[in-house]
Amino acid sequence: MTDCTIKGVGASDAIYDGSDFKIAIVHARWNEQVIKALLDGTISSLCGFKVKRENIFIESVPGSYELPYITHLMADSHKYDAVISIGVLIKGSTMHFEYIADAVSQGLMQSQIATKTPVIFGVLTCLTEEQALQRAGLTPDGHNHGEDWGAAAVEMAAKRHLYL
Ligand code: DLZ
Repeated sequence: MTDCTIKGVGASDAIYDGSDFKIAIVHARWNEQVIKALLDGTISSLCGFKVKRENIFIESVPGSYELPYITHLMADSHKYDAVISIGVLIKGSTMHFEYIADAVSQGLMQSQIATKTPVIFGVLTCLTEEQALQRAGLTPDGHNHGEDWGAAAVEMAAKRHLYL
């Protein structure tokens, strides 16, 4: 390894081709501006890996707490090669953030293990609005994490087919 990063995802181990994959995206509607940017980044990343636009299936839910339920139904249907679950949690002044973040992350992990369908954790858990904007590529120094989630979905879908 010559060029490697300290932080963030390293270089891919292969060139992945998503042209035969069906990918589901479930997104929450809370914090809509950030969600929209993340959704756009995810779709454009999937298309960059040759996933056909007609093979990207999008569903929405009110908030992040609802993500695990619909994600699980989609993953358990075995109609999709991967499911990407997108939400944006921004910490407020109560414990709400902690409870939802914990429930959602556990729910999504359980879902992929139980169904053997890869579930991509596209949930931002931000302490400030600024962090959310940065991670959606909406600030000059930002990076749209949706791009990483699209890449992760295609890689995990390919690896699922290798080992299942
Ligand atoms: C209630 C709530 C709050 C306070 N904050 C967020 C948030 O930052 N991001 C998010 O996706 N959803 C939030 N919600 C809504 C909950 O996720 C959920 O939709 C409601 O509690 C109804 O179950």
